[in-house]
Amino acid sequence: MTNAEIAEVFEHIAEILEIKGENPFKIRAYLNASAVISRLGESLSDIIIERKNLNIPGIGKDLHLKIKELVETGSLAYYDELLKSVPDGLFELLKIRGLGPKKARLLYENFNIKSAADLENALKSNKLKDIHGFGEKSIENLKKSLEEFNIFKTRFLYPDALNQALMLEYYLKNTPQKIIYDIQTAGSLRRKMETVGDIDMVLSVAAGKEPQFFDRLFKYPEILRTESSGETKTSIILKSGIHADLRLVPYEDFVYALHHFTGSKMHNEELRSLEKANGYKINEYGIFKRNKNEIKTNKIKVNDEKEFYGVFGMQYIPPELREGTGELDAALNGGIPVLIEERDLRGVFHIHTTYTDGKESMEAMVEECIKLGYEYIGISDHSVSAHYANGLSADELESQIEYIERLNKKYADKIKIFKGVESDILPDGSLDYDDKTLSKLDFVIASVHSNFNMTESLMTERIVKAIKNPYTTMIGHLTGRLLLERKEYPLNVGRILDSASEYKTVIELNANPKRLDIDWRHIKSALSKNVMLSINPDAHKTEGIRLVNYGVGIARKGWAKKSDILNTRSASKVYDILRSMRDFKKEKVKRSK
Ligand code: DGT
Ligand code: CA
Ligand code: CA
Ligand code: ZN
Repeated sequence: MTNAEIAEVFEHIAEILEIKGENPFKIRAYLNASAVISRLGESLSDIIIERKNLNIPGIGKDLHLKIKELVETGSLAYYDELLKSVPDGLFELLKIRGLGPKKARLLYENFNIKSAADLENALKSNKLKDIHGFGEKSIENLKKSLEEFNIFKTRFLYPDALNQALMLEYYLKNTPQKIIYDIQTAGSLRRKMETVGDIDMVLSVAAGKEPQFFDRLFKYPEILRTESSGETKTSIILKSGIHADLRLVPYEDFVYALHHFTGSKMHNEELRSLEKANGYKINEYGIFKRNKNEIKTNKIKVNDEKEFYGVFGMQYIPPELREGTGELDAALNGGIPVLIEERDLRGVFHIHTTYTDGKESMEAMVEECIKLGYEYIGISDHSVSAHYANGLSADELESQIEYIERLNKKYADKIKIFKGVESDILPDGSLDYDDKTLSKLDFVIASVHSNFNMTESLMTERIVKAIKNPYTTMIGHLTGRLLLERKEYPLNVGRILDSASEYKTVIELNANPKRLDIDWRHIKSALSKNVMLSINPDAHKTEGIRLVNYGVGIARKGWAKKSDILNTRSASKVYDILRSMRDFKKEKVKRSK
């Protein structure tokens, strides 16, 4: 844990204490500690791990103990308790300009306002009047801030940003006269990050046509306003709230600029410092080399990014891999894998139907998969504990199994339907049905859907226990995160992957753009442990099946090849794998008893 992270926890504690209206001296103590810690030169973690004496001037004994607890366990019981004592939505309220902890508390205590949505409703119904601290003027301001807050969220889900970028690109490309030579989206969007801060675009236009280009751009109906406009860089804000940086570059510099603005920053920095030693200078304008005994630098001409990396004796690095996680080394040594592509997928698991919370019938889902050219579909509705989703009792599950068997006859020459379930992992790690019921299925996805507030070690134990169940085929949406909405529960992912490897259990890559879970940052390590992944749409309607392509993007970011993904196998191969997996696990559990 870094000093900055510790400082942030303390700052957050102060914020919560203030929301709760606690003793101002206590609040000051945390704020002060936070400031002191963020200025410290030495790493607190190092001091504690090396068992050196911890003595920070101006920080009391109690806070020293809390720092120790944070560093040693990665969490702080006091902080966890505090977090639970205030509704999550209040933290969201604090992000609204002009709303500090004090006002947030007033809103909460007087109007039970617990989120930005609550505030919006209260403002609409004029409920906030006549309360001390909320005069007419300040209510007007609050309305404005809330509007901004709703528009200017700080990050966007990948598909939302992608749609905005595609629309803008389409608009610009369709300029009446041909003035644009080339236009490409760069930045985190091109790298297929799960969330995107802003859109970056690189363009080159025909010589002398710049005025026509800007004319066209500023007429784009989706522009809310222009933040800045210069010869090379123009920043706009779209009505959807997302910002876009457009870089206008000469045609001959397009590749260098595209590479530079694709990033990541880390990738660029690593490349620059690595190749500096070899005499190269790299920036958005070009690759430059000064030969020995020459004063002049030469610009090295490249036609595309393949040639760009070729200059340094590297393989082409796909944008998804440019995150500074060892891609340069790999590219120098022939180690860039052939990444998985959407067309490699031959079937899909994790399909819900109207048996539980799906919106379309099983037949509709099956027909859609046939239309999409899949060889198999794995049905997995919710289990009995998932009341909110109308989970299936054991009897209901059995009647679904019979129905699938009938459908399998009907569709015999078109598609194979695998019988499965998405079983809740109960708090003690057991599954939701007995072995007799589970043994009638082809596969089981085990997922956590409740009791998120466990400690890291208990949550890890819970999931490890589910992995050890011989009937568990795969673990669904590993960390339970909902991007931009709900944080992942604390989990020792390393340990989970170790046991998934030991017990030959598949880890789902949930392709829903709100989840994209397992996180790509863990995929490389999963693969190095020989853990197989399955790219699952978690579809609740026919449209949802197509979401697998977002999962493919994340699998690529995790360096996954076709062979790393379960559902690139043929239906009969998958059938064999599911069988032998269960036999292997049963045998292993028997032996370990
Ligand atoms: P985002 O927008 O937060 O999702 O992430 P990016 O990666 O799109 O970041 P952004 O929009 O700030 O910049 C796009 C790329 O441009 C970035 O990945 C690398 C390059 N870049 C921008 N500013 C700098 C900089 O100051 N230094 C370096 N080395 N590269 C930069
Ligand atoms: Ca960006
Ligand atoms: Ca940007
Ligand atoms: Zn689920």
